[in-house]
Amino acid sequence: MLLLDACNKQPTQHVPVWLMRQAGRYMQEYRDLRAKVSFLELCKSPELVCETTVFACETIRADAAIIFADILLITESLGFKLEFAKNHGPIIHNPYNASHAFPENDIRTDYKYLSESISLTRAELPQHKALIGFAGAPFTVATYCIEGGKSKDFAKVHHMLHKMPDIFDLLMQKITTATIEYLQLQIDAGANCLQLFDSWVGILDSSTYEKHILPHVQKIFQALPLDIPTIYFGTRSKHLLKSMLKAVPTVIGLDADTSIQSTWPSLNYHPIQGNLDPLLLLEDFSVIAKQVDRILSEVNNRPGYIFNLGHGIVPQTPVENVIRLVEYVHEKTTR
Ligand code: 1CP
Repeated sequence: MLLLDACNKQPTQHVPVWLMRQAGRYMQEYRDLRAKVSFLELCKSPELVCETTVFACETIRADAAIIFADILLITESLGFKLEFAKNHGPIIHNPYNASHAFPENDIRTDYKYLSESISLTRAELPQHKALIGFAGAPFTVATYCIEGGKSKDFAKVHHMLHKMPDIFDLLMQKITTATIEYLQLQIDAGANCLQLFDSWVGILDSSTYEKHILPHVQKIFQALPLDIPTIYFGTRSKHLLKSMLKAVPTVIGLDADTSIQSTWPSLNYHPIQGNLDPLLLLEDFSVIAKQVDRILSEVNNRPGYIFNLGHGIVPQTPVENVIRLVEYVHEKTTR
């Protein structure tokens, strides 16, 4: 599989491409489906997950599919009441505090639907296309548990981390243990590669990251089998990349603010993924092509590179641009 070869720094016939949030709201077919089923119902229906995942991958002709799920599903087995409210985003109705009761749940039972979704999807996808499983990294998941949903300033998170570090750490430990089992379940069901999304880690400075967050992320990557490549991605994480690499993911994701040219050498050419600004996909294709050319010239044909965006596709993105983007990267990099 092209994606796995690139993760392992092997030469590939062209640069592999997949896009974060490639199966979602920018597609009419997805919106039509969501008019009939709620987001959580969709996540928990293996046939629909398989259809959504494979349809998106085939429509845009990506080299890999990412299983349709969400980083917050894990919170349900930790005793949080999760809701995806219409036009509001995720809500946790019982935000984390010192008296939170963590239930003794079994991940294999709670996420049987995910296991089934992955085996169905793996069977449906062409052999040469990798299926990516994923989870939220402990800090990013913890932010939703503590804030009760999305947050602008993460005030409660900062408060707990600095004023009640033991309570914060207990939550991190519980998420970490659950995440290891959750990722192992995805491997057993047929996932070929795993991505850990640390979307909000960039709000931390590097010493806070190294002290309170890194040990948990390290534990996750250490627990996983060596033959399944891993990708660790954070946004606004330019100042943390060297610390994040201490967790030893196979690949490190770069966000759109990070320059490949000036950053890659300092990471000793560790395999990277990224990093076209997703907002560029709203522009004319000539504008997109120019930025793709710039990225590819910075990569300069080195192995260990996966093309992706610097963050997820935004809902207003024209599907046409996404299709052309994948095609363009393939054409430009075919050996
Ligand atoms: O239909 C809908 O309106 C629900 C919107 C939606 C979708 C399509 C949510 C709610 N999650 C998802 C799917 C999803 N989420 C995928 C599946 C694959 C794909 O779309 O191709 C993945 C990989 C995610 C990951 C995810 N969820 C992240 C990490 C990536 C990132 O963008 O930083 C985060 C932070 C979430 C939380 C979440 N779930 C949903 C929303 C709207 C959010 C973000 C809320 C916020 O801004 O804080």
